[in-house]
Amino acid sequence: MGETATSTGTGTAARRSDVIVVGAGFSGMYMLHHLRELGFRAQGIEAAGGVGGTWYWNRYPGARCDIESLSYSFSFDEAWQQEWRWPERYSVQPDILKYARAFSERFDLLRDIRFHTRVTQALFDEERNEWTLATEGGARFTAPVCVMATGCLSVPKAPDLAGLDDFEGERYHTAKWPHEPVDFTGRRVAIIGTGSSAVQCIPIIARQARHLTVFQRTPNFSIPAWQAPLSDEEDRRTKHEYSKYREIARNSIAGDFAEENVMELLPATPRERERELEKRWRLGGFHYQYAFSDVLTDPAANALAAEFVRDKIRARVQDPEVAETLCPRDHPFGTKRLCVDSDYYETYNRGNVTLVDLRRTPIERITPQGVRIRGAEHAFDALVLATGFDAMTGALTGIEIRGRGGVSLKEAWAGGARTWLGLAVAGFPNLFTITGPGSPSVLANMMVAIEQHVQWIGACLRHAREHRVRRIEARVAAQDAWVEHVNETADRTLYPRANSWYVGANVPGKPRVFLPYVNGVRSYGDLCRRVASKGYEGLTLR
Ligand code: FAD
Ligand code: N01
Repeated sequence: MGETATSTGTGTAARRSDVIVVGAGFSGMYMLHHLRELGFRAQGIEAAGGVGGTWYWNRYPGARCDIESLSYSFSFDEAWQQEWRWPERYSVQPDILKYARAFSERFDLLRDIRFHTRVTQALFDEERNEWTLATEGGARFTAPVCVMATGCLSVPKAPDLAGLDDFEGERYHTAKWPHEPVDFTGRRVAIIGTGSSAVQCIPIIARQARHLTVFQRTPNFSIPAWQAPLSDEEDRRTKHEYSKYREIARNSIAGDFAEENVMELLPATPRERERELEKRWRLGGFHYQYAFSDVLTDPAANALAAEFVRDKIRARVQDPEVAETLCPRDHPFGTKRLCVDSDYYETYNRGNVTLVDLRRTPIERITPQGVRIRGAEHAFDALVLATGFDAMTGALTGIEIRGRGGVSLKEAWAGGARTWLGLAVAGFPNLFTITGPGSPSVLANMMVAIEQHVQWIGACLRHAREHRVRRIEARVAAQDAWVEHVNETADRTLYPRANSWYVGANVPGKPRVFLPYVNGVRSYGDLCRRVASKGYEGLTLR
């Protein structure tokens, strides 16, 4: 009782509850709230000093969502979705964090969350059918059920560059940004990376810094957001039929309101193609990705959609050489997470911005003063690492999770993550993962994915309580079949062709496995409902 945002977990007596929820981002917060609604005593544990997860940690300048806020928000409470007013089409991090805090206050969540408390170990006791979690500070928590709401993008990854720790200037990672504003005015700034985080912060840092040098290894495709304030008219129009829009999102592939075209690009005439691609580009962001249904499955269709974007890059960047360096060619369009930008390419027209192509001139090492390339040192006052995450598995394998027979999750996943529906893992009873590998998660609007998982887990636990089930575990055969299905569906698309974090390619030594489920939230949701209606087929309930 009485936990606050600044409380710290210490002491040795294990705290007991019905369910432990690790993580207090949107997944953990909603799980906690939903469990309470169902009458479970739930305990939240969070490493951060407050709620919000992604939006607590990623405070870099320009951080904002790439799914429109009216869609990237909770839908389960009609009064709450009607009341909340988003100021912009794509909200900035401070506004999303404000929403997360308001959510925690509205549903009185803080009293049941231990903040500043990192879980390091989770052990399953087979005799008692319960999990005991240990934390960095020495606290222990026990419950029959544990839900890992630890996030898909919550373990920042530093680049494997020699001398990184020698740098004597200021060093930042976009995903561990300081809480105080960082002022780059008058400074020489270097940024490594050109993924979504970099694409968002580069234009803003460039406006402040004396000089900004961007170190690019792989260019990404980026579509303008056409960011704008959210007008009263649009807010009213959407909210008037909010449940209809939410239903559209749940019945889509990507969990969004954006219209997904069923028409294929290749059979279309050149005029039809051009018209639709242009229209979608003008709508911005992910609207473009959904322009035609074959773009992510047919290499020829993809090539045309990709070339259209490259032409836009050429039109947006004045220096033809710089424009070509910014044009992605090493992966099909959309097979790495699409970036959604505000003035990203135009930033390279500024006199104080330099683009360095690391494919041509790799970084030899980081030095105390800056970066050494081809024997020459380039001095910087500040170094920004926008180098991404150990995605989807990093937060889970970062905890010593031991299930039946003392087997660790890390060992079980040595050849790549294996889950049943991204919700449970064979050998790890009474453990659930929200948006785990093998679920649509990061390929969808995460809020839709999160709500669906939380509600499914809640229903499963209620079923277990009603039927006096003490142990819930994914069957090996069901898990094997699911993993095969996830791989086989991914192989029907172009996604596996990219060296992306979707396949773990950004983490040296990580097994190359396609992590999310590509078939979309509608078919996945149907499947989860079918499983539940058949008495949780695929799980052993004892
Ligand atoms: P998180 O928000 O990552 O929360 C997980 C929490 O678990 C964290 O607070 C972490 O501290 C905690 N935790 C992890 N391990 C431990 C441990 N061992 N002990 C204690 N606590 C632990 N998705 C979209 O759909 N649309 C977007 O526009 C979008 N924009 C994004 C922008 C950025 C910059 C990033 C990085 C991601 C974005 N995402 C977006 C994905 C985003 O991660 C999800 O939308 C969503 O916020 C995830 O919520 P979550 O609660 O599942 O995970
Ligand atoms: O990380 P990334 P991110 N030397 O992995 C480069 C979500 N998100 O934080 O591609 C040089 O995409 C790396 O290069 P390469 C979204 O889901 C959303 O930007 O490996 N460069 C790449 O350019 C997103 O996909 C938003 O060759 C190195 C970059 O660092 C996910 O989070 C905003 C390097 C990493 O890009 C991750 O995005 C932000 C090295 N040693 C994040 N190591 C929205 O817009 C890595 N790189 C909502």
